[in-house]
Amino acid sequence: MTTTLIRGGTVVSATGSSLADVLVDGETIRAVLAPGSELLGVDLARSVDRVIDATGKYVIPGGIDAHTHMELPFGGTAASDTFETGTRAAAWGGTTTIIDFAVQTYGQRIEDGLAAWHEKAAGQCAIDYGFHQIVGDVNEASLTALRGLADEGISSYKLFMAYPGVFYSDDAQILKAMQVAADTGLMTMMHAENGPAIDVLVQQLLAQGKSDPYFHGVARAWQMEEEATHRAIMLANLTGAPLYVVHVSAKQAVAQLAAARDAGQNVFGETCPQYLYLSLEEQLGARSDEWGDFEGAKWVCSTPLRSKHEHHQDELWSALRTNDIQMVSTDHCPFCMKDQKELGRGDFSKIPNGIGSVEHRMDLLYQGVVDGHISLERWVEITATTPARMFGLYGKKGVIQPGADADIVVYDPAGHTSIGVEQTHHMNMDYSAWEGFEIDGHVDTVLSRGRVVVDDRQYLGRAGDGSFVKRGLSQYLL
Ligand code: DUC
Ligand code: ZN
Ligand code: ZN
Ligand code: ZN
Repeated sequence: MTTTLIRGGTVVSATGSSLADVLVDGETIRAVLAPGSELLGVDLARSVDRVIDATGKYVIPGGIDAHTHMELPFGGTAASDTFETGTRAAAWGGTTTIIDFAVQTYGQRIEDGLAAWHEKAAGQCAIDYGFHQIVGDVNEASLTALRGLADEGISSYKLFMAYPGVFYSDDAQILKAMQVAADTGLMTMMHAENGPAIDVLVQQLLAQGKSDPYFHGVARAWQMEEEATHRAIMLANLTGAPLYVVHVSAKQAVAQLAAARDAGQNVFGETCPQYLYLSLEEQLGARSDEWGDFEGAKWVCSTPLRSKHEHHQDELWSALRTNDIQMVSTDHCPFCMKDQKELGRGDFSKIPNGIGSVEHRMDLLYQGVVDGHISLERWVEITATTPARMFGLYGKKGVIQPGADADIVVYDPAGHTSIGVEQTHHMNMDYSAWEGFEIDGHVDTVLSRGRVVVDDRQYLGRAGDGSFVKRGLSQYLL
């Protein structure tokens, strides 16, 4: 078993930061020690196999991205990152655990959908991974399967109020699933957009010849998100089920969550880097020689980018500070422009929805520290610690403490990261949604269960290093 000492860094947790050395024994953190500690009178640095000098750097728990879609079938194609390429890109960016979504499609058994996801991921991943279960067909058999899900290490499931004909659940189905969740302790994750109403707007816009990517965001108006968020909150309230709303982008949806939390309801919200940094206007204005007006397809995702004139971004940063929003995941769902996004030329509704960000979440949120939006400790909390607590990984993941998995990132605040396809780009995409973003920090070294998988701009891991992690119930159950 390799022993490693990470020496001289500032260990950052959700609750504070201090100069400390971290001793790793095999796959596990053995001790967090005062700097320069000795063991039985011997300088620790001389008795370990490997020393990582973290002087002047932050030592943080590896990121947990609780919302990814590797290989997701969507819009007649599939998300372009495999578990192999997507988890490798995650590791490059300091994320050491993903929770991906196993999919039950309409007419399929949950057990079969889940088995298919295990097959896709097994032996492929660079880092540890877990699954949530998308329930695309709420029926009696699905409700029975839901009751057994936690025993499989899958303590959360997701419903869609959007996408009629694909993944959609109506209110009756949501109510029944939430009743099971209230009973079993499963966390209900909700894609909260009013799909049937959106689909009417989509058809009306297309009939008016409004087919450019920008109209995707027009059809998916904030009212569609606010209404669905409110409805989900009310159904959760009625059933007593805890609720986690994914990819919150509209400030009005934030207000719904905040009001419910103020009233004592057990509801949570996640946002994503794209909603903190990118706007509908930038999407509208995007043009390139290669893609012309269709350039905006690069940022077609659901929920959509919001108008900067409505100040959603400010409200989201503020909600991250006040804990009205608890964490940041990516909703990583990458598609190439060529042959994938391109399917929607002339009809925005046929553009596969999604943005690839799994590689950049830690950096983009660190920039939020540099820019004064959040504290250093809050950065760790919203990218690692809360995701671990929310989804039953805490103790093993999301914290640097004795007994935890040695998933550790050495982050250099004096470093720099230029994001772009010619530079830092390991996702399997032919463009970057983050082209030109400059980060005042750098992921230097990444340990995944004690193995150094990224160091000094080199990838040292292998497909299959990562294992499936069975998750416990959320720590946020009442
Ligand atoms: N939103 C996306 O952008 N992509 C996949 C599914 C979703 O809800
Ligand atoms: Zn979604
Ligand atoms: Zn998603
Ligand atoms: Zn560096």
